[in-house]
Formats: sequence, C-alpha cells, structure tokens
Amino acid sequence: MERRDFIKTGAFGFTIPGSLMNADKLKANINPIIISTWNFGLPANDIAMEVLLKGGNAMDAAEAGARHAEADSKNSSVGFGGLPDENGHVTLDACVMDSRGNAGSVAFLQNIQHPVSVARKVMEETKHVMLVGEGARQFAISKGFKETNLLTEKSKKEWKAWQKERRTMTPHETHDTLSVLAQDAKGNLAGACTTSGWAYKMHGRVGDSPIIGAGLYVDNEIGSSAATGLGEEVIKTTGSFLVVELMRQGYSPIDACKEALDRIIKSHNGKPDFQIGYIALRKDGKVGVACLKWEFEYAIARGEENKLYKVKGLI
Ligand code: SD4
Repeated sequence: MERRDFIKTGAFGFTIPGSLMNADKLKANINPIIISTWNFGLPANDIAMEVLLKGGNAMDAAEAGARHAEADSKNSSVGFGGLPDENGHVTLDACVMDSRGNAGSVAFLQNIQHPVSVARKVMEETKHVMLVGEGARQFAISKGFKETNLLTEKSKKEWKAWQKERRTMTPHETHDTLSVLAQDAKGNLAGACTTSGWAYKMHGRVGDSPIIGAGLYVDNEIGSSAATGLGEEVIKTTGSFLVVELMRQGYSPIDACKEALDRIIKSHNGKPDFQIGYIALRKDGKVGVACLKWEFEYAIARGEENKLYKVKGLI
C-alpha cells in the first residue's frame, strides 16, 4: 500500500477526508476577522473589529463584542434585559477561551451585567476554569463588578404574561446566545460566548454556553467554534469541540458544522424539533456555518466590511 493511501484510509481502516494531510499545516490568516451569532452579532462585530484594528488581540476583541450585547437592554437573550427563569430570576452563563488554550467560565450568575468579563477574570486571575452561582457572584464583586438588577420592566412583563400559561418555550422561540469568534492580526484565535439561557428555564438550569467544548472551543492550531440553540443537545454531543476536532481531521469548516449537526439529527430519528446553530472559524480564516432547522443569522466582519448572512436549516 502506498503511504498516501495508508494515511487516507487510516490505521483502523476508516476513510478520512482527503484534506486531512493539510489540516496540521494550516497557514494562519493574518487579516483580522470576526464571526458572531445572530443579528446582534453585527454591532458586536463592529466593536470587536475596532479592537482588532487598533492592534488588540483576539481575546480582547471577543470580550468587547460580547460585552456590547450584554449591555443592550433590548436584547432579551443576553445579559441586562435577558428573560428570566421560571421564578423570575435572570441567571447568566458565559465563557471565554484564548489562543493559549486557557479557559474561563461562569454559570448561573445573577445580578452582574458582564458575565463574559467575569469569565475572563476566572481565566486570568484564578487557578480554576469555572465558577457558578453565589460563588461566581462573590468573586465578581471582589473584582470590582457592581451588582445590578438585570430584570428590566419589559422582561418582567413578558415573564408575568408567560406565568399565566407556563407554556414550555423552546430556546429558538425566545433566545439567542451571542458567540463571538475572533482572529487577530497575528493569526491568533479566541472566543467568547454569553447568554441568559433558555427563557423560563428551571431555576438552577445551566446550558451549553459556559461549558468549554460545548458552547465554545478554541484550538489555536486548528480553529474555533461556538454554538447557539438548545444547550442540552449541544452539551450531550460536546458540540463545539466536535466541530474543531472534525476540522482537525480535515473537514472544511462548513462540513464540520454539518457533521456535528448530523449526529444530532440521527439521534432524533431525523426529526429534531429544536434549533442548533454552529459557527466555525478555521486557522486559515475560512468560515463555516450551519444550523439544524429554520434559519440562522450570523455576522462576519473582515477589515472595514461587516455583513449579516443567513443560512437555511439542514432539515
Ligand atoms: C442555552 N444555548 O442556554 C443557549 C441558548 C441559545 O439560541 O443559544 N438559544 O441553551
């Protein structure tokens, strides 16, 4: 057998996509690029790109983009103004990952407007990766974060209306996580993910967004990926890690997103009734996006250009 064929077939006999041989030789893209989920990814991209164009690194950019959505009271799925859990509490999940493989995360955090920045502090100023609930809140306060009531009058009104029926909402009806993947002028990758989670969830519920490898994963050699949608299903498939690993195996960014979704489609007999979207950014600057159903919007910024795109669901 020729050596080339051997590599393609793999030691265990399964077929590996032909581009595998290139995956570990990816040449880093050095033109700053940002990709973010949903339409509020557009303003997040503007802010993140400003950071990159001023020479900031990918982590600074991703955090800045995420902070923009967290501060926006009109955005009912992230930070201030996020819809609460079934008991009326706004509980936030967020994580960050940088180009050196460092990670930080907070989950079930209350009364702190910028969970993404608390997550970054966990990453940079503690020996841990993840803090949750009251401990995360106390940590934030010790780092100078101010306590804020995150439940706006608008969100309170919607929650009160929901209480009359207490209908189970699916995340795609009410909720959209902001994930930001950034690549800076040195070609380094970083990402951030932030959400108030599934609207009217059980008190204490944590989704995929603060789970490293589920809501977000960054591997500076290969690429990065982030998820939005029904967190429970993303956690069960280690979604973002899977997308990055598939890119390592030679899948293109879009095929990696599709393959990760395909596994979910199969495990739901071809008929999942929820939404999941993945965004992926490969080290060479190539982007891929896919979603399960309906439509999914995402924004890509390259240099001066920042545009919103739509992708249709796989099923
Ligand atoms: C979660 N993934 O908490 C988040 C919600 C979301 O579009 O992204 N909805 O499960």
